[in-house]
Amino acid sequence: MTVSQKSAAIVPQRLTTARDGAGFPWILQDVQICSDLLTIVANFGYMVGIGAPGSQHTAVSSCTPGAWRGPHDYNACPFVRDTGMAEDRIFASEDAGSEPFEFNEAVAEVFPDMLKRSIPGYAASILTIGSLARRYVRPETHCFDLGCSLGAATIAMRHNIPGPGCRIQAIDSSPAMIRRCRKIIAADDASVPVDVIAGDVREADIENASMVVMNYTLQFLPVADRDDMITRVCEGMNAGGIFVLSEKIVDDNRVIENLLVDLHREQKRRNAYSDSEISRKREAIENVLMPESLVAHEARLASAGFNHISVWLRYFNFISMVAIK
Ligand code: GEK
Repeated sequence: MTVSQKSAAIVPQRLTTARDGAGFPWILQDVQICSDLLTIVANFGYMVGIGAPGSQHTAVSSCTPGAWRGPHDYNACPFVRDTGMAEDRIFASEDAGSEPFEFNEAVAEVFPDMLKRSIPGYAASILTIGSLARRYVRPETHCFDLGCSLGAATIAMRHNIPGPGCRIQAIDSSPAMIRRCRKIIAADDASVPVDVIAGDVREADIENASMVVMNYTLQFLPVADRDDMITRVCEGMNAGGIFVLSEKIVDDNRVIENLLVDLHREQKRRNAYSDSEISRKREAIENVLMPESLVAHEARLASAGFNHISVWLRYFNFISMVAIK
């Protein structure tokens, strides 16, 4: 049985409403049968915005209790396979992985699938960025999504900003990401204005900010540039504003580090990456993504001037932190 066969009849009308957020409650109701899906489903807001035709919804309603083993378990629940988004096969061929990883056309094309299958907790990070926007974004201020890729965090903020007069800057240095991001933002009909900017986050003009997000982006900057980057973020924020920093980290304890790397690898296998795909990607990304320890991140945030700093999410070696000025 394919998902779309089962529920094609229920879905079409819901699809259009989901794009303006009105479909959300309906999706959530259906998904209560399968509570682990909630974080993923929250992500549908932006997946639908991306323009994948409504099969996400059909898949949700076909996921039965017990078939789903956790938010990462994309195989047990068919919806990811049936979303219309391209599957990440970047490292499937034998000659892949010899060049350093780049955010090029091929990666941008399969990016939603890549993130979902590779970053534990990614959907929870997007969902919570929306919740934080609702609590922290103040009228007449700016929000920044630094390293926005396809704009998932931007859309999460955009649909939750409570006050008038706000503006979001979504910045990314990859032309392939920015091109797609512009289309996605144009297709999303929330009213907060968004400037999608092709550029380097190190040159972002951050000012009057009540919310700044770096969702798995700082890790791609040279380590030597990170202190300045975070100091500039803090300087550009208003008192009481919130910074969300999500990163892959390396654990200071070697034994724990090995365990977490191994658990992540197992999860990627469960998410249908082969051992060779996993190894090739690790090689390609080795000197491109440079993880630091949690202690290093905490120290940097504190010395930049943030007052309240905490990890709110950890899933293996992937963390998301909040820092309030
Ligand atoms: C999400 N935040 O979906 N300046 C601008 N962009 C950069 C730079 C830079 N110096 N370096 C890297 N990038 C997104 C996911 S992905 C995370 C972010 C990942 C951009 C790069 O082009 C890519 O789009 C993004 O940072 C990182 O919530 O792929 O693991």
